[in-house]
This record gives sequence, structure tokens and C-alpha cells, in this order.
Amino acid sequence: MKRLIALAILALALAVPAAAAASTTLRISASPTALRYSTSRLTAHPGLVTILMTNRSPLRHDIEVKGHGVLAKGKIVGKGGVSRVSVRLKAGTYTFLCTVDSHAAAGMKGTLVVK
Ligand SMILES: [Cu+2]
Repeated sequence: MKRLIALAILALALAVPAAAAASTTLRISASPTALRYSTSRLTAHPGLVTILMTNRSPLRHDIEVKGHGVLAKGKIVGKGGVSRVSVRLKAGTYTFLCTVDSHAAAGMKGTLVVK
């Protein structure tokens, strides 16, 4: 019985680092009618964070994540395309935005909270 408990504790100890290195995939889209994404707030766990941004707009858009020394950018895509950014993030608050022209200033941006 003691051995079983010891094994259970060991299993828990091994499971914790795996959870801390979780990966999160977030799906958003670009509005077909405004310089906006489908959301201005995203949350993820520390670890590998992937954002897939589907462009439903006739304008070209992309997705970039920045903050805390991180700068990662997906490609610029036209209507129907998917811009993908994948980056390892620690806990903190980051910004996601479109880098095309002045789209971010017009509102095409949001906050990504990693916790
Ligand atoms: Cu844009």
C-alpha cells in the first residue's frame, strides 16, 4: 500500500511539469465588415501558444503577438486565408494585432493574457 501511494505521488510530480508546458490553440477571425478581430481578448496557458486567424474580410490581414521581448508574426493573407502565429509564452499580458497599414490603430488588436 505504501508503495502504491509513493507511485501515486511520483505520478503527480511527473504530471505537473507536463501541465505547465501545455500548448494552447486559439482560433479567431477578421471581421468581414470592420477593422476588428472576432475578439479583443484571448487567454492561454504558459507554453506554446498558437493563434489561427481566419480572414473573412476582403482586405488583407495578418496576426502578430508582441510583448515581454516577444515578437512573432504570421503571414499576411487575403480573404479566406489563415494567418498562423505560434510562439512560446510565459505568464504575462501580451498584445495581438494586425500589422497591415494602420489596422491596429483603427482597432484591429487585442490583449492576450497568459496565466
Ligand atoms: Cu488588418
